[in-house]
Amino acid sequence: MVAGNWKMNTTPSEGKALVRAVMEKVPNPATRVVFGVPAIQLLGIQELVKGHPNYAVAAQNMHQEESGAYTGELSAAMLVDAGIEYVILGHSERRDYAGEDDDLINLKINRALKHGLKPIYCCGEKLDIRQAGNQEIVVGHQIEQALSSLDPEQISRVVIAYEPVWAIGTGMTASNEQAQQMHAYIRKMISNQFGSEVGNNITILYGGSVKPNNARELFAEPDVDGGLVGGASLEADSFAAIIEAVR
Ligand code: G2H
Repeated sequence: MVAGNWKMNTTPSEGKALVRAVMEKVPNPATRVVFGVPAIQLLGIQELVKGHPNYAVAAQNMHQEESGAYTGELSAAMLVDAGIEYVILGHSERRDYAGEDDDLINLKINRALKHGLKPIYCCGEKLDIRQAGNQEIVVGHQIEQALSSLDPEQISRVVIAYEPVWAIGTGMTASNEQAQQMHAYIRKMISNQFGSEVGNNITILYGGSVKPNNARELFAEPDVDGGLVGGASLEADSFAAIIEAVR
């Protein structure tokens, strides 16, 4: 899978032009392609991909409650009714700027799953943690808190995105070995808790400065099932090249 995370970029007209251009360049992608778009564009972009077997849309966030007096928020039911298939949850920018933690993200994941949405759950360590060599402890703890209450059927509908925070938007990418090592560790954790069939089949994406010139090598690692792409998803040529880098 290749998922684009546009973050707070593109107006509705720019977003539509971008999706049209990507779909024109890669009409039949060999993998699932997801556009993670700003809330105001969800319906418009969903119209463009509707009926396509491999293109889908993700929201970038969602509220944990069913409905109610939460001004400015979107519910799982609203996303599903709009035809949206995925929701990105726990992105490091939501953790940093909106104070989200794994307990809250766990509530959001449960709510999303209850409505049939597929969460793209983001985890990853900060630079000081990596420098101290504690990345597996921290990422393991994040996954434990956010996902451990799920049952095997629920976890099989979750996509995990490993995004080392020090590689996000910085131009610094994890080396292929660093990505593979963490992905293998995550897969082992999921296998231990939910069984090897679930562990072998769960999709684990790498995110953090994925670009056309590093995508192919990263995606060739055995436990890297694709990417969550920020900056390089905002330009049709580079996003198309990354889509085509998936085996
Ligand atoms: C990580 C990634 C997409 P970028 O946030 O989620 O962004 O590719 O710009 O590092």
